[in-house]
Amino acid sequence: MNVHANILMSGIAADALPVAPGLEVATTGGPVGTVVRGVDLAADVRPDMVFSLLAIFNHSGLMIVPGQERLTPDRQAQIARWFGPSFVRGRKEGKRDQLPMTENPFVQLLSNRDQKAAGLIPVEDRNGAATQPLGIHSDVQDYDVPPDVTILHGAIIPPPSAGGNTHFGNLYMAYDDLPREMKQRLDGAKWRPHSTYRTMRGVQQKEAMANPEADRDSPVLHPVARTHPVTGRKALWVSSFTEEVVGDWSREEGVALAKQLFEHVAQPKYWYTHIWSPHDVLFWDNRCVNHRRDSWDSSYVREMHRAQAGGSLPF
Ligand SMILES: O=C(O)CCC(=O)C(=O)O
Ligand SMILES: [Fe+2]
Repeated sequence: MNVHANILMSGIAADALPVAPGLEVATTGGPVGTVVRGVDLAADVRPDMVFSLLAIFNHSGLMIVPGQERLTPDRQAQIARWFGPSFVRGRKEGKRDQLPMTENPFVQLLSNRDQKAAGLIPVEDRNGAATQPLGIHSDVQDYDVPPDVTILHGAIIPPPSAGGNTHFGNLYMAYDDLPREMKQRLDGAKWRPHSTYRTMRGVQQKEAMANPEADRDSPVLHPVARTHPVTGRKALWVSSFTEEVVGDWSREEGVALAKQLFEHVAQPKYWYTHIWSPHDVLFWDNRCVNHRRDSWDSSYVREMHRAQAGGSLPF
């Protein structure tokens, strides 16, 4: 028996998974994340390696693949579809939640560099808050079916002293730690996210800034305890998107409960901090981890390419 088995976030040992020859798998040592080496994502990846990457991803919350200098937005969009159909914002309410994209229509550009100067598609609704911190969230929780995976490629990364770290929180652990009475109270409970407008206002999207409808209630309801469809583990799936927990209680109580659960998932013991190196590619599982990003010194360019895919109704 291998007593040094790498235990992934779901609780499974890495060597219990089908790890293809050539791949090296190691956990981050923190509560979230597995580092995978030995694959060039820009190349034609062997089917047994793709199968391994999907298995590792599904058990890791966060899969980190360093050293992907050759990855283009077009190839990133292709890789995203290993996980299911491409996911893009902009389908809602007159396409008012569109965000800046790279030259590939399925790969978003998160950058504080002038997009015209960079030869990229200029977008009027430029994210003015680019260098500001992003609070604790799981992606696109304003939609009823969010993407399962977000793939972020660090194309241009400031020195670590300039900030811009991204942090990942383990929501299985957060759920498991709840007292039994709280788990019972939350059994079957739902939560209401901020509306899409309000979410877009949070990233200072121009159209949303000007629209008073941003404050309207969202019709979406999500499970508080979300069961991961591959691992069967329950995640305490609340974040800064969570406006109120809906149940057999008043709105005030639902808002207070949301705050209490948010404070629970925010505890540092659940978090891993990723300090980026250029061309790290991170795959995170929106079904079982939260993330947040630090601000960075705006005199440095930080440019990320972001693809999202998959999506199944949370249960
Ligand atoms: O800029 C980052 O590191 C992460 C931003 C983020 O929240 C995302 O891409 O979903
Ligand atoms: Fe995000």
